[in-house]
Amino acid sequence: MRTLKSIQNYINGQFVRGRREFADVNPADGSVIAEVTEADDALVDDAVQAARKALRGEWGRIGVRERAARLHKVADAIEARFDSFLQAEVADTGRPVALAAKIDVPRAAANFRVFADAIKMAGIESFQTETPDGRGALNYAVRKPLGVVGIITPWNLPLVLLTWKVAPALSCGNTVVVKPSEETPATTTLLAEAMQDAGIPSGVYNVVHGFGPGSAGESLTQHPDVNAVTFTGESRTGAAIMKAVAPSVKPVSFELGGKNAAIVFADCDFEETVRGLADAAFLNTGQVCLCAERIYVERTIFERFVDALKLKAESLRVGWPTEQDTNLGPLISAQHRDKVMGYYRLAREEGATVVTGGSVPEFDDARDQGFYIQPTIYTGLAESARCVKEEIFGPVCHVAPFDSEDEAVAMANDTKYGLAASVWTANLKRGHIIAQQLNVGITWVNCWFLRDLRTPFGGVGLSGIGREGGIHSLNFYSELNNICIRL
Ligand code: NAD
Ligand code: 6OH
Repeated sequence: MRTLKSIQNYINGQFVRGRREFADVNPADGSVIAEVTEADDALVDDAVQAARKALRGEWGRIGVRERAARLHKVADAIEARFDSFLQAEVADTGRPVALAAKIDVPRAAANFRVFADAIKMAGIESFQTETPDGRGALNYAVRKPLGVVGIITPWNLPLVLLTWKVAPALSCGNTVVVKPSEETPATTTLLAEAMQDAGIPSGVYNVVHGFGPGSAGESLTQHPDVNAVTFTGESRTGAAIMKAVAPSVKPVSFELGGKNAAIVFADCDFEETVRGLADAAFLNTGQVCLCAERIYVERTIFERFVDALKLKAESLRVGWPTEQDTNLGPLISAQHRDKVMGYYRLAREEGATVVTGGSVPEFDDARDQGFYIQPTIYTGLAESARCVKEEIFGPVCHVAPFDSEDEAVAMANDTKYGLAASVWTANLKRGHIIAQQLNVGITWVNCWFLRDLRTPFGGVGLSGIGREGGIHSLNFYSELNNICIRL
């Protein structure tokens, strides 16, 4: 009999078993790959207390240079364990191995390097203040850690989004308790081993496993000794977390859902745009918060564009995540596939024309027990249709024509979300003008998901609160104390 791998909590430098276990499932074939041990309230409390204690230990005493050096060592340790991270991420999420090797593991290391360097370069604000008596004053601010930061992450890019928050939080001198998604616990736990290799003191990085409501997620966000909560996930989970933190008035940073638009002008580089938007619609089986689920195309090229995107969608290889030439893996879970299939049915009821896809592929092998779904393109929906308004989070987009710039901008902005958008045109002046009119946190012109980690990242409306990235992350993860000296 094969013994299942066990994924444990990581508290105060020790791997700790909880009382209950739940299954970690491989979405490619539905097999159980590990048993995960759930943290109850007492274990979450142990993790928070370990993190509090670590603030006063070696971590609290070492200076910025040494902290940054150790974060570079975390990046080294991730690179040294590249294959373990890669295999764990692919098994947990079902994302294609080539994608994870290109994006996820390198980006995890990059997150540590960028914030290690950023904290060394971060200056301190100061002002010479004039006073009526002529003596003046000097104001300057010092950066201090917030304390214990609670980090709650989703399943869609587990390692990228984890390290995107852990790295800046640690660079600012905080300690953290992380609750990864119950669907994807493996790489968060592996990161504990990288932390040990890098000499990060016990209690600085803690991991508690479990679910949201009534489990480790809620327990962590409600804990009175957690000083701030940073969360990536669904908008309505953000609302629940906001309620949980309200009584103790904790700072929050929320990176939430999206219903992102792309605007394609007739003068675009056609091939580059089709390639770019096939990625924007289907990458990671559409499970990227930045994916374009609404594509608006200038009417003169609408049919040509739809035909070309259809060809591209139909050429994508839906296959085993572990095979190098796979383009699309499965969705994350049976439950998520039910949700996406619900929208595929709803689109038909709402009057959509199915350009391609719309159902579940058949393989006649173990993948039929996995959670695959076809890449899908719709046209013909009213702008008020639920499938045009609600985040589906699958490999699906709706393509609609437009006649004028104003109409395109109005349709793109007609949403409660506001995470990202893209504009495709050879006319860069128009690109700038349109981009500035879009009510989103991030607009790409002639590209998508091209990331510079120093830039502000976050959303408007239901898409989030605050910005992370570069100095914005450092400002969220630190408490500024302004000091005014009478001269
Ligand atoms: P989710 O909100 O269901 O879960 C995210 C995390 O929150 C999980 O760890 C979950 O266990 C936890 N959680 C759930 N309820 C909780 C509660 N009441 N209290 C505390 N914790 C709780 O999100 P998901 O399904 O894992 O991820 C997909 C969603 O994330 C999509 O909406 C996507 O757009 C969004 N997302 C946004 C960004 C961004 O940067 N804006 C990035 C990635 C994903
Ligand atoms: C959402 O699924 C993707 C978010 C990406 C980032 O936060 C990032 O930093 O690239």
